[in-house]
Amino acid sequence: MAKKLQPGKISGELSGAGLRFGIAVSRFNSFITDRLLSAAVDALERAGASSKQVDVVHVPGAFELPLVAKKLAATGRYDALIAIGCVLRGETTHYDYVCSETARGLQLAQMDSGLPIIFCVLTCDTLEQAIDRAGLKGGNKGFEAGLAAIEMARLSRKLRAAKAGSGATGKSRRQ
Ligand code: INI
Repeated sequence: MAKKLQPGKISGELSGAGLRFGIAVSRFNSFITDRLLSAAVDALERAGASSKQVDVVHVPGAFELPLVAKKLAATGRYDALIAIGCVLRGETTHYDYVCSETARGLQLAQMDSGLPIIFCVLTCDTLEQAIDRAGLKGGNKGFEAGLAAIEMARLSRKLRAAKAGSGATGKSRRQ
């Protein structure tokens, strides 16, 4: 029987056991994205997820992340996805288009599919800023993304179970 949600505090536990994750990672600026990927997988494994339950898909650049995330979500195999990229500002407006369309596309994929898609795309002015966030002064955003993926996966399962327990059908009701 579905567990009832306790009123008050509702959160997702940081336990990765039995969960499946998909990671889409861009090859562009791989010096940074490789480090983010390793830290994300490390976080998942430390929280109890099995490496066999983690699929990694490489894409050319951050701009390609949304489409692959959408396709991964459509497989129905995963509890959460992580999108990893690194966009560095250049001398033209290209940076702005890549950043905004990547963020917009990932949010659209998340909202359309209902699957948590963790945004682990660094958008930095300099390589130094990116290095700081990929394991140096600013910690590692990949590790944070791994933890966020677990929390959101657990929270989604909890809310799904509560919805099933409440008898909600998902169909809109006439007021
Ligand atoms: N892709 C990135 O992931 N990071 C960047 O910094 C970047 N810059 O600077 O151009 C970048 N461009 C490639 C883009 O994501 C696409 O792969 C390309 O435009 C093909 O669609």
